[in-house]
Amino acid sequence: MSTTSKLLTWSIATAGALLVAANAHAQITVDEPWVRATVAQQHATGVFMRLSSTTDSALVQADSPAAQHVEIHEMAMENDVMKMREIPRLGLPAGQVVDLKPGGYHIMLIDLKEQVQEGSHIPLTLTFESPDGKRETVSIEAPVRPLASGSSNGGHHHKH
Ligand SMILES: [Cu+2]
Repeated sequence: MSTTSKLLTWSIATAGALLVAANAHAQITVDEPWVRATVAQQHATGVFMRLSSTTDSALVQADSPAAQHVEIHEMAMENDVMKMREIPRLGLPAGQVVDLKPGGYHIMLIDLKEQVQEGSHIPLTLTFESPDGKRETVSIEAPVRPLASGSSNGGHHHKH
């Protein structure tokens, strides 16, 4: 390697390091959020979206004025039955898209304050935490889609 190309390599590496330093704060992207509409008397529903982050991060909390409790859920097999259960955090490895979708990870709105109607929007605040413990929040308005969206039931048999 010539001296010139070594120098060039060094300056590119330095520029890259500076860029990373300037972007130490994770860039979180929330794509296509939506909430499944409910019927009267239904007390819980799911929120779905695609999440990604430029640096390692994790979804650690979700809040919404539309529900008393908001939980992060995963689907898992339990005695040959697919069930959902709460997880404390949903990891977002740098640059990877994590899909929250019916039958998979989702955010659960529990004890809804009113029926979630198609055509309305549900405000949500998502809290993300980087590996060094820094937290940031992202506020979104998720449109409500009809019950039939996604898989037929989404595994939403919520038990108390
Ligand atoms: Cu759930």
